[in-house]
Amino acid sequence: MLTIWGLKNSANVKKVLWCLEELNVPYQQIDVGGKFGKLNDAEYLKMNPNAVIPCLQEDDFILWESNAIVRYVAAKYGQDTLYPASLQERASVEKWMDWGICNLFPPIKQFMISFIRTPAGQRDHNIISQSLAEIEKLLKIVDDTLSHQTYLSGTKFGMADIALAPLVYLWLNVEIERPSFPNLERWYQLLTARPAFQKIVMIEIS
Ligand SMILES: N[C@@H](CCC(=O)N[C@@H](CS)C(=O)NCC(=O)O)C(=O)O
Repeated sequence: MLTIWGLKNSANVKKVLWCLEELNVPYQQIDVGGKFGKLNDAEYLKMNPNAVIPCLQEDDFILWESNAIVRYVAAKYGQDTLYPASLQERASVEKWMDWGICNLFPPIKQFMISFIRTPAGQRDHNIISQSLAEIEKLLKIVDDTLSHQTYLSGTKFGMADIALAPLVYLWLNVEIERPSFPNLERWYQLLTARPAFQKIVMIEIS
């Protein structure tokens, strides 16, 4: 049985669980991180010395970094579906996965910490505005791209959508003023029709 260590409401864990659900792979999920702690326990650090989630365990095989886990799961169980056979298609998908973790995740994380996880009276509005400005700049690139392709992964749903949509979900589902990104909105609506997206990604934000 494949085990995923991590919280269901972490965007990086959602990627992995969503990918497994899309491919109908059986798994168990164990709560660690957030209010459950344990990330600095010796037992967890032996698996993931970075003390972050998610972490995959499959018999003796341990894998950390959410995008690496998504790639592994897609390559193992989704050769006919999520894992592009063509090198160029795969590189184009992986480009978005790298972009998501390097560019989009840092301001989303900053926004999560300073807005969602900070009580209203204690928020630093400068930090919140800066992170929102950065997120909007980056999502404009996503919106422009989606003006000429159905999915971030190309013509078909794939790993790039899985890696990016849990981050976009956070921004789209909190009470803030947002610019209109019609192509991104269309893409998001398309994803909301997927049962695995509804089950894993569309949950309460905390
Ligand atoms: N680059 C790492 C980032 C992992 C990460 O930052 N995870 C966050 C949750 S999204 C975490 O472990 N935070 C500590 C906690 O939730 O207690 C990955 O993609 O797996």
